[in-house]
Amino acid sequence: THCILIGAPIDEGQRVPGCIMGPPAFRVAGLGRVLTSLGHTVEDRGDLTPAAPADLQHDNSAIHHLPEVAAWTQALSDAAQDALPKGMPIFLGGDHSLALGTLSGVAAHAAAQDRPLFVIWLDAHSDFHTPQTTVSGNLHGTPLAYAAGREGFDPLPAFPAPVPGENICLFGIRSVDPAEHALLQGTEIIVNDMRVLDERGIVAPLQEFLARVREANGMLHVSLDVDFLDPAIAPAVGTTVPGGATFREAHLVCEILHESGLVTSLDLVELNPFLDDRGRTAKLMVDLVGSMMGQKVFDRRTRSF
Ligand code: DIR
Ligand code: MN
Ligand code: MN
Ligand code: MN
Repeated sequence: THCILIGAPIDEGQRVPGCIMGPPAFRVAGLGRVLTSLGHTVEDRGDLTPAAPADLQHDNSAIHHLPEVAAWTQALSDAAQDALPKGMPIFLGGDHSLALGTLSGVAAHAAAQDRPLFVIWLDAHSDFHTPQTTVSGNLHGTPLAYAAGREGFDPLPAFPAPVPGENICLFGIRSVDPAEHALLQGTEIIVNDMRVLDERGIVAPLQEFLARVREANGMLHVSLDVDFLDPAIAPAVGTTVPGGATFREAHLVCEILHESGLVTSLDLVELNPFLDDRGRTAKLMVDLVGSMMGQKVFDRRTRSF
């Protein structure tokens, strides 16, 4: 695979300073080296610089940094559409608001290719607020609702090709605000919250979703939020939630994603190196990308259920 690294040091989608250091931390932790060692080619395009923010307003006064986030959204959408014909873009965040842009670009590309887009959201949170419903005003809590075509995102541009609910899989969630819960009720989004994963394990729900991507010849965008992981193994994130994915579960998810051969783009988001413990979270995230890109102990497939 030709891997295209795109740095997006955006931290305006939330309020804890530090995500701006995410892209260099991924590089220092050896992301490029790991990918190369697995036989991939790596093109590091450096960090994006968004255009100057326009003067945008929103009637929800909780919202902050909307102009900055809008400028990032445009820059990331363009970068995604530029990279996708040449390889697999890997976006180094930056907070999760970057997915407003990556999903826009990936969706536009998929539509132009006449292929359906599927999205797997590895996160503690559902990120299904609209700018109308968010209480925190943190736009990193909104990208999935944008991609699903929910209303209320003006003055952001309309999402290019909204992703049908049944093509979206939430995986590992354990923190959903009331307004998000209400919005999700009206959708076909596949909600694999921690209750489901505790009861069924991770393999069957994941394989079910991947089988649908394969049948549809879909593109698959993976959005990996650091807080998907348990805080005990991944402390470097501003919004830790107890009860996250274990080391072994997270690697298994990534290995199964690799075996599927379906992943076409990837976000690595919410890494806050300022909160890390001697780089362990950055290194774990890089190891997980290794598993997602072919690292394994023995060449053996996971059995299907
Ligand atoms: C919460 C937290 N739902 C909010 N969201 C996220 O602020 O809207 N934290 N995404 O990482
Ligand atoms: Mn700012
Ligand atoms: Mn998130
Ligand atoms: Mn999260």
